[in-house]
Amino acid sequence: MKTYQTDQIKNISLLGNSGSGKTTLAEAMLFNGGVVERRGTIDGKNTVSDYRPIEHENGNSIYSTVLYTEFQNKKINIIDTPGLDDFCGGVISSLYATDCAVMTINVQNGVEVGTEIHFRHAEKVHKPLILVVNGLDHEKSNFEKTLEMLKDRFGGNVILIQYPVNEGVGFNAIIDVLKMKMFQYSKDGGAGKILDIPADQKTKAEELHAALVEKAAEADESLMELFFTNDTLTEDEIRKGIAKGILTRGMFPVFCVSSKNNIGIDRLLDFITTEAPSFTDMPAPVNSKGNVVKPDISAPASLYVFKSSIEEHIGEINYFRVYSGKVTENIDVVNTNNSVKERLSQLYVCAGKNRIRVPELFPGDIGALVKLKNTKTDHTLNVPGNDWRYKGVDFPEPKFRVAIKAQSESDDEKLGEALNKIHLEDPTIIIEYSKELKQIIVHGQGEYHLNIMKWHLDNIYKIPTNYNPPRIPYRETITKSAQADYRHKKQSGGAGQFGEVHLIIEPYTEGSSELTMMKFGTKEIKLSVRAKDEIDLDWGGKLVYVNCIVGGSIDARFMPAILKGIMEKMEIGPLTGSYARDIRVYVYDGKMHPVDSNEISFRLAGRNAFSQAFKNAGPKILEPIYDVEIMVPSDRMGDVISDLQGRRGMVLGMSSEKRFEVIKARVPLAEMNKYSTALSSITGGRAMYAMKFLEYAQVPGEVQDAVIKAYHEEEEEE
Ligand SMILES: Nc1nc2c(ncn2[C@@H]2O[C@H](COP(=O)(O)OP(=O)(O)OP(=O)(O)O)[C@@H](O)[C@H]2O)c(=O)[nH]1
Ligand SMILES: [Mg+2]
Repeated sequence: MKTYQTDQIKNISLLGNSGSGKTTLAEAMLFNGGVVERRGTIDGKNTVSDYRPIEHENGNSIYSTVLYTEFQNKKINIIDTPGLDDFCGGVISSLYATDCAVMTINVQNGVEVGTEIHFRHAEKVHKPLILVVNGLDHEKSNFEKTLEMLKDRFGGNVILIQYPVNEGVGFNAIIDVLKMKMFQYSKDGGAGKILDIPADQKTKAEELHAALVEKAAEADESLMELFFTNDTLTEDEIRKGIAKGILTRGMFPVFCVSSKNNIGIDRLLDFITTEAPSFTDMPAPVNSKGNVVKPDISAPASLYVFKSSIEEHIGEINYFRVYSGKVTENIDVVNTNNSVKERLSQLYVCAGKNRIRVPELFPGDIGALVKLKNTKTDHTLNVPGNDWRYKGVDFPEPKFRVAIKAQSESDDEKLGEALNKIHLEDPTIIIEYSKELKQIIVHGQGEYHLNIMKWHLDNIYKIPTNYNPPRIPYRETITKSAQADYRHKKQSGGAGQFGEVHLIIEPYTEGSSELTMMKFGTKEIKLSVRAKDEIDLDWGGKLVYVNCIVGGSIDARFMPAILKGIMEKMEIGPLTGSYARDIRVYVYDGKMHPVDSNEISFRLAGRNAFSQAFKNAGPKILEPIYDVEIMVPSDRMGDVISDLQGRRGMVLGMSSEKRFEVIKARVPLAEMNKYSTALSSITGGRAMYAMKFLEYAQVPGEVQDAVIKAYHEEEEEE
């Protein structure tokens, strides 16, 4: 393969709703560039992009795929992404590796949920966007409606470059209002014949051309001046304006294609190679030292890994983009995330699972590496001496969780290894080995996401597993103060044990001051603080341990043992065995025995005194509360809110954003099980949501009773 210089490379992400034709478009792009000799189809299960078994089984893209094509002496790197929102990880990471998003819209349906979602992903990272209306050969093609929806949803920056002459079955011609020519295609598509615009289309074409010229002029002040002076712009000036408009997201140009019949693809590729932004047009990456890394070929090589995958017979593959320097085979680099030295022994460019060995790659280009020791998604590789990293991919928070268990215990180790590989390939699947819940929790983007993961475990890794509802990480605390004395005494045979502890516990809140005196009935206890230890608990919250011993009733050397005993109980709260938090303990009195007192005695005395006091201190269960933000179409808002109320949710606010309503609520995690599935069924898949841990809060009385009952039932079973 030819070596492409930075200015000969374009990088695009294919975005769009599931079924809008991204994979079919990618196939046509590869075919037009001569990268494949035959065009595969989704039904034929032979596209370059959807090559994995699960993709053949489902007829959908599941992972992002790195591809390339060559057109007019330029190389276009293409990342085909999955349209289903459960697999958004592939979309988000692809946008980090490309300079422009090309979004397909199924002309039968117009703007769909996935169109909106992907638009937002591109918007969030300020990526330029080209719109491709696809499927114009379909009998239900409705271009006008699609265009109206695009303008309505994405605003006045949507601008036609083309329109179809004869959409529907038999579709074969497009009017291009930039070139002011008609492109007409034979049955096999490919290279269109360039013809003059027929007389009956002239007026419409001229009107749209004028609109395009005006929009191009708007993109640049000097063009605007030329436009006012000359009343029009030359083709070169229009192109300059369009390129600038695209770059600043002031323009979302619209193209018309039938990917299935390979119509309009040649012109789209032509436009991408000339007008779409390239690596050097976009802001240069800033490294972790705050320095701009210029795409300079004489600078030391620096690359960023945006995707890792595991391929049959090969193992791990890392896909990267060159940020700076010339990357050549056999150079030594350092992974600056973990300081591991790596050798770039084999350099590839990829089209799906086909890899082509190349000797060198220039800044902006995308390549792949095999046989690295310890490198994965989000890592930076630098020539030794440069120790910076790049800002990582901002993957979304997980939304769906299940507890997973191998059906056979003998598979436990294998399952662990498989889950690590699954996470490597898809960082939006997060594996948590919860010591607290005694479960392996898998976090993902939705029920379908985790069902696909199970398919992999069953069919690829051959590990039968069960999914169970995950336990909730409850906490326990107290709501009032209580006092307890405990004497631990053992004097039968051998060395004796003796320790007596008197303590008071009270709820702790940040910033509250210590007690100086406590009254229990007629008893009045004076407290003078001698020492205090504020412990940040690993599971959140605090334990404040206050030494108020006077007159040496307990030796200072026994105080750590008492704390140890208390901590044992903090780890297994008395109500449900959950961690306890936010408690202040005052040890103010006790007794020792001159011979029998030792650490064990005080540990046990401390533990039991604390446990007794805890039970009398109005113990309460706390549950995790999540901040939930839901974007819902206005017509479904009422249903979504009443569903939230049924989940003990509290709506905190509502606001409108274009055609969506944004609901902010706080909802207990215990009520969010399978929420993504429920929300999808209420809204026909038209809503999006994100959730984030907010705080722990007391559960209502009836919920507390139910949780305690369930805990005891489970204890009995085990
Ligand atoms: N009639 C017609 N059908 C098309 C066209 N492009 C794609 N299709 C069909 O639409 C279906 C979906 O196409 P894909 O290419 O898999 O769509 P996708 O956007 O990659 O979908 P996901 O991978 O699920 O995101 C397939 O059956 C294609 O054959 C087209 O231009 N015309
Ligand atoms: Mg696809």
